[in-house]
Amino acid sequence: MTLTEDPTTTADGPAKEVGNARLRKEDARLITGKTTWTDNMVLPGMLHMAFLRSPVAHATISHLDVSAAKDRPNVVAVYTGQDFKDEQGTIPCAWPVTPDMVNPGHPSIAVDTVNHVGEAVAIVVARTRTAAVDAVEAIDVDYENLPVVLDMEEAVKDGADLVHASTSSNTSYHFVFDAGEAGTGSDTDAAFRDAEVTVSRRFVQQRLIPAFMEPRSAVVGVQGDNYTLWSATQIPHILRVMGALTTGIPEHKLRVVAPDVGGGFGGKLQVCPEEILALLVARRLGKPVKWTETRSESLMTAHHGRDQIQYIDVAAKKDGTVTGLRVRLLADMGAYLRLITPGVPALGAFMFPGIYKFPAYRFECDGVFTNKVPTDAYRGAGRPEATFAIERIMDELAVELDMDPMELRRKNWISAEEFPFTTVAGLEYDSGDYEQATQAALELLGYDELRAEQKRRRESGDPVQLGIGISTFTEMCGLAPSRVLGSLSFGAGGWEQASIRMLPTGKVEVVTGSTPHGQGHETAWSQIVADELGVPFEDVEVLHGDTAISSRGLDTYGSRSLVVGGTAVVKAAEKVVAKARKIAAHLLEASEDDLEFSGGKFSVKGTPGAGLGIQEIALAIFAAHDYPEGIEPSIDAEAAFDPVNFSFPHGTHLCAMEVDTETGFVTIRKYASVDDIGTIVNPIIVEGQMHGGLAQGIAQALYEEAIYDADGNLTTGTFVDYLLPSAADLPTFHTGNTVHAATSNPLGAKGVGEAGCIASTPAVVNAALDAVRHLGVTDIRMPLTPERVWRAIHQGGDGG
Ligand code: MCN
Repeated sequence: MTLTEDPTTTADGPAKEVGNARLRKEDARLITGKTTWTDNMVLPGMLHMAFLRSPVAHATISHLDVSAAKDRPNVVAVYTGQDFKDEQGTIPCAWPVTPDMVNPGHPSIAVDTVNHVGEAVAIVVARTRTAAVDAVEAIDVDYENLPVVLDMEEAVKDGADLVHASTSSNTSYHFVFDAGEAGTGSDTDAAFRDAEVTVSRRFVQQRLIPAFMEPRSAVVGVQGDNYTLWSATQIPHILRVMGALTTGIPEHKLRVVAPDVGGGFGGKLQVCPEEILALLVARRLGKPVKWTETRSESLMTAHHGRDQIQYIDVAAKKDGTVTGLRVRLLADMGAYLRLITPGVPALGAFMFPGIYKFPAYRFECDGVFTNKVPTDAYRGAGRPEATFAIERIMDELAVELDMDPMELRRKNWISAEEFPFTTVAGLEYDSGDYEQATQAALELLGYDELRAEQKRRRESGDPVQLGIGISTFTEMCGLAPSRVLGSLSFGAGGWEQASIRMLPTGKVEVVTGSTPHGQGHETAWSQIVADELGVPFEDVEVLHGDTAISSRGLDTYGSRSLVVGGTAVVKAAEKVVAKARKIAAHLLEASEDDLEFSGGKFSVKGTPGAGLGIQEIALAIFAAHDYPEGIEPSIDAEAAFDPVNFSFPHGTHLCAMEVDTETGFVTIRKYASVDDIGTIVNPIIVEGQMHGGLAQGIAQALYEEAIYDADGNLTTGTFVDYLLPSAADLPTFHTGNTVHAATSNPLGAKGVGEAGCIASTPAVVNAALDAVRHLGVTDIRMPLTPERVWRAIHQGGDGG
């Protein structure tokens, strides 16, 4: 890839910025630390909070004495759940997936019962952080243990011990999507009754930890009855609304600022108990407070992701035509429902059919309470789980039918001529070409040579076997559209807001409701505006993440920012040009209809040399001596955009993997992927997003798992035990793109932020199985540790 500091100039003028591999303008400050992270904030008189957290998974608090802690040096106050009983509200859950969903409420701090290890039990507020941490140890607390519920399959049985005494079972909700009933497909039971072949599997989506680089941190400033919450959050706008509703601080008295944020991956798409408590403590004391978590606190108490048991059945004809799909999920909610906990598996419901033309489909999901930290969004949220299950079972069906796995997919996928295509789950896929992406990926991998090598190794009985794994995927992202999200009971819309301020000197401020936390929006949005307004890239500044600057927004998650937020920027720019056109017509003494706008300049048709630049118009308005009667002296504009559809990136991911059958050690030999994300705004950002996503998807397949022991203690509570891969553990990625424009936004773009993470996990697991299937292995549970792989080969089963 060619990196560019400046766009090249062509014979027709400056090259378009969209499509230009600009280096990210925000990186200099982000990677040299010349910026403000929340923990850098120091306010005069600021106090520090530290938490006493429960060491047991389920218990009543039988005794809690904080007096000794209060006497410790520099301690200002110590609070328990009882102190905030009447004002702490409940952590909001914005996605009640069924009308009868049971939500027992989620206190920010335990009042009399603890439901997971790490739950906050008391807060020490002190003049220094060390004083606060030290004083936590002086708190005297006794717990009376209750039965611990950890295993979902046990938790849903009649008579199971309960996580919440206030509920009649551990099931929060039972969500069903039945294509037959929805009118988007035929009768699933009939499809299975009449099937020539059926294949069934139980897959485990292990629990994962988002593991963002910057720990969570919150600082609250107090100015009279006005509060400012600085937080390392992905969602300052949503946090402001939810924070106001939860604490009772009026929304106009609460400003939320997300300074630069060091990653989130869904893990900061949350209204954290600690953020609410920081507001409550600051209000109680009338003083500024800060809380920054330690890494182990983060791993133990920031929400986790995935954790599903998937039962999936596929029905087919002997020639390989698929005829039905049935999915039943148990989804671990953990102890409480957080912002979108129940919605994550429900979102996945619509993606299990993948790119295939299933005529019948039924999905059921139970959200199950356990005594673990709550689950919620983690990169892909619902879609990696669905993609894993369908791409794994397509391979199993191919084995059952003795068919080539790619041929089976090809026979069943939607062909290029069939777009737009309404799936059995009711989604309208707008554009793509699965065959084209697949052909390109096969070439990129060197598929034929690797298959030949696989054959050689198999025939020679080489202890190191080779496998090739396939994942031909699509996903729904760009969350939006509001109408569809509304029908899924999602508590917020899917629109996004942008405004453009034309400053007198011709410089441009773009205010966006999107909230980047590593995605490079400042660069991409500047590229879009440079094209739309014809101004230099360097003249554009992008402002974000502060509700006092950008009062409306729905923030960043679900790979939505470009297709929704970027489009809002386009719409605002169109309005700026329309307003400027009126003023240009007046200043050029021409009719608006006779003007054309190109390269940032209005000129009378036929005389392109002369004219007036949009930046000059901004100055003319500032001077304001000569603008037309009845026209406001401003060309600033704002716009909101709510697309009619999701965006549907797709791609083919191929993984070649070596498996040492004697040690169980696996090595990715080569990874190739070709993705279609429509129009690419910035190729280097896109490549970075793909690499990051691939790393996380591969990590699920091979390395990461949050493990609780039988008492509900997190045994992977440090990065020594929770195995995050580094660059050294990952192969070179061979990536490519095909381009089929999305039809749901004028940029023609589809989201990219999660694609790599969604697609890669099944490609990796399918590759390992392909290497050792001839040894009788039919499944290996993730992550594919050497021990599991060895056991699956030598002892059978899925390696445990
Ligand atoms: N882009 C582009 N052309 C496209 C699509 C996207 O140039 N056709 C660019 C966009 O302009 C943007 C970036 O790629 O700069 C990602 O865009 P998009 O797909 O819209 O995703 P979002 O910006 O909404 O980011 C959210 C997404 C999600 S859901 C997770 S999780 C995730 C991810 O982004 N978390 C991240 N990428 C991350 N990257 C970093 N560094 N840190 C995280 O926490």
